[in-house]
Formats: sequence, C-alpha cells, structure tokens
Amino acid sequence: RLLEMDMRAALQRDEFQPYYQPIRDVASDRVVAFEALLRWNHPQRGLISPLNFIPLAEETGLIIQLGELVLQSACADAATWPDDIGVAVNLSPVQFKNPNLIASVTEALEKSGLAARRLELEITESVLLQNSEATLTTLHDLRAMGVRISLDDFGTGYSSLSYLRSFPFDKIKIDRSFVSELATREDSVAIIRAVTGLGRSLGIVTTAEGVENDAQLELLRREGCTQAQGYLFSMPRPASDVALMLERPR
Ligand code: G
Ligand code: G
Ligand code: MN
Ligand code: NA
Repeated sequence: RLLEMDMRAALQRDEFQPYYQPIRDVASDRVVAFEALLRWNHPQRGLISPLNFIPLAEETGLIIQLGELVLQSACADAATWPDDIGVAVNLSPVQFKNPNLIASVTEALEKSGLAARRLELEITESVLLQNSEATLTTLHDLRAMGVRISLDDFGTGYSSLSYLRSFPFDKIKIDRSFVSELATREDSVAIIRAVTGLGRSLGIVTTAEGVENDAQLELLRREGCTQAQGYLFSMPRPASDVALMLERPR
C-alpha cells in the first residue's frame, strides 16, 4: 500500500515526472500537442499509474505540490518543442479550488517563457459540479491570460450539456469509453457523431481519446472529429522521447 509518507519522500527524491502522449490533428495527421500524464518512478515498484496515487494525493493535499510539479515541468519541456506544438495538463478539482492556481500558472509560463496559447488545462465535470462563482471566475481569469481550457472525460459525468453553457470551453475531450466501443456498438457511432456535430456548431475543438486502431481513426475522420489521441499513435512516453514522437509520428 502507498502511504502519504512514501509520497512525501518520493517528492523529495524527485521520483515523479510527466510522460507525454501525442495528440494528432485528424485531417492533416500532424501532431499538434502532447498531454502530460504523471508517473511515479518508484525505485522498487517501477512505474506507478496516477490512478494508484492521485486519490491519496488529493486526500492529503499533496496534489497541490504534485500539480505544481507537473505544471512547471510541462511548461519547461514544451518551451523546448517547436512553437506550434501545445501541451495539455490535467488539473485536479482540489488544485482548482486552491487560491494559488492563477499565480502558479502565471509563474510556470513566465519561468519557462512558454506562450500562454500553447498551454491547455484539462478539467473534468467535477470541477464544475458546484458551478460556483469562484470556479467560473478562475476559468475566465485563466482564459484572459490566453490559456486554453478543455473539458476532459466528456460524456461520463452527469449533465455535460449544461456545462457547455456555463463556460465557453476551447476543447471537448470525448471519453475513451465511446471510442473503444465504436466497432461493436451502433449507439457509440451515434454519440461520436452527436458530439463532433455539437463541437462544430459551438466552434469547439473535439478530441477523441483512446484511439487504438485504424478503423476507429477512419470513423472519427468521417465524422469530422478534430483531433485524436491514443495507443494507435503512441503510449505516453518520457520527455526525452518527444523528438522521436514528432519525427516518426507512427
Ligand atoms: O496516464 P493514465 O492513464 O495512467 O492516467 C490515469 C488518470 O490519471 C487519468 O484520469 C488522468 O487524467 C489522471 N492524471 C494523469 N496525470 C495527471 C496529473 O498530472 N494530474 C491529475 N490531476 N491527474 C492526472
Ligand atoms: O482522464 P484522462 O483522459 O486524462 O486519462 C488519459 C488516460 O488514458 C491515461 O491514463 C492514458 O494512459 C490512457 N490512455 C491513453 N491512450 C489510451 C488508449 O489508446 N487506450 C487506453 N485504454 N488508454 C489510453
Ligand atoms: Mn486528460
Ligand atoms: Na479522458
């Protein structure tokens, strides 16, 4: 079992690092961004998935430090990439409630010299669950800085559509559960069609997650989905492999 103590020690020993997974433009087949996905490189257990430590990090508040680390590293790494390549960072609802968030994003951009438009922040519906004034103010402040805001895991929460009215998101990330069932379920095709249509009407980029094969990609292309991400292109890999992922997109 992982303990708070282990996580604190691991932070000291620098065992956390973001991995990167490419996001491709479907029409042009080009890589347009990378999503930062946190990994714990444990000396005994090897790579630990965030599924196994983010909940504890959120309970203990360590997510603030971890989130800071991801944000700073992702901006610093992205600043070394070609300047038409963006970087997407996941934000926990706990981070989002932290009054220091705006300052921390500002600092990450200033220190790295990364243009704000190259940073995308991914939030899930749970951030909007309270739909509080403070949440919306923070989103608008981030947007005013030039940062882009994505709605992650779209379709898995409660009332997704109302969230699209509460804030003008730049991007909708279609949850991978819809993509994985494309070959076997007619209704998944209908859902993908509806969401990409919604994106087009609202002027919001749509990104399909969890794309694992060519049949899925072809269908997404046919439905006019803007971007695709998944094992078909690459697993998440360390920053040192980004050049390779750009050079050899498949
Ligand atoms: O990369 P992987 O599939 O193991 O990620 C599992 C989950 O952890 C996903 O829901 C992903 O959004 C989340 N996650 C990955 N990296 C981060 C991070 O840096 N911060 C937060 N809050 N969540 C992350
Ligand atoms: O919740 P979020 O969308 O941020 O999580 C992304 C998660 O999806 C990461 O844990 C990442 O490792 C995982 N992932 C990325 N591509 C694929 C894929 O093609 N198939 C599956 N099953 N998982 C994927
Ligand atoms: Mn994400
Ligand atoms: Na997702």
